[in-house]
Amino acid sequence: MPVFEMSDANFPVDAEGRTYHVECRRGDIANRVVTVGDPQRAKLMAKKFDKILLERSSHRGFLIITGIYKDVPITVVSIGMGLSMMDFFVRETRAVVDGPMSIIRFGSCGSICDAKPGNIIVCTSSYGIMRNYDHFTNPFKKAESPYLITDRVQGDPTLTLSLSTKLKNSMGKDSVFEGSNGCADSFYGSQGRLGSNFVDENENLIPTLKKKYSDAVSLEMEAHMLYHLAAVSKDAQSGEQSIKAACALIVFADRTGNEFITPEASQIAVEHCTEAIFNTLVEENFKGNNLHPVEGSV
Ligand code: R1P
Ligand code: URA
Repeated sequence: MPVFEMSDANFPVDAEGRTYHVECRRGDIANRVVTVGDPQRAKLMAKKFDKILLERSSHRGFLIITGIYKDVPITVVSIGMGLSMMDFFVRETRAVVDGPMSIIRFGSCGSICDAKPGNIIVCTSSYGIMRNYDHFTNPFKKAESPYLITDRVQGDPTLTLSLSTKLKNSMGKDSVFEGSNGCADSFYGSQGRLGSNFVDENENLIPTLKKKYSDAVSLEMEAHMLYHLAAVSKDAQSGEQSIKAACALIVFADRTGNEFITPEASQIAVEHCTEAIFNTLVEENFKGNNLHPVEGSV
């Protein structure tokens, strides 16, 4: 028996029009969205709202908080970790929002450049890093590379520039770095972390990334899916791209110096960045304030 009564196997929704995993329906999600991994980060950001319109946790671990900031509706969604969660989030929120969307990911990352824990990295582009599963288990595919590295996808240039400028104003120029982000299908093997329990063949992975992309700065697990889906998004009527995306990451792990951020420094970084991120979205000049909170959802 399904946990929830759903209709439409192609794109399941419940009787109230809520999507299967994120549990959002028309009116819940603003056109301006911030997505984070950690629900605590979402709650901390939401403290900057002048008013909260909606707070809802889904049975699959998504948390939606929609609020008003400077008279503009903004939604913060925490999605957990990984490419599939980003895919659920982008597709299910896109399905219930009318008009264009601007989405900023505010995540954490490992630094493979000079950025230190607590610094911010703005991802001008992102590429995917995927374990080449067959290489490890099919003797006939041993000659293939153990990791597949995709082409880069750009973030929206205008949104990215606006975000980066505001973050530099708030954090100081020297604390904000820019470059290409590697978005991996694992925190461990596909980010070049070494261990003895599995065959990973990843000792040369980080140098390989830096050789392929001279501006490689960070490693995380969702930005490439966001940039990819934004690039292939289309308005049903006009066929034009319907999502703009940008991404800022707090450095949690310094992969060169082997240092990890403290909880206090992480909280300070969130507090310093939130208004810059919200202000970036407020300045998006589409007429996309189509939030009509549904009776009972607020
Ligand atoms: C791994 O610890 C998680 O942290 C990063 C990675 O992308 C992955 O989701 O981002 P968030 O802090 O947004 O979750
Ligand atoms: N998130 C990641 O995916 N990797 C890191 O090293 C730190 C945060």
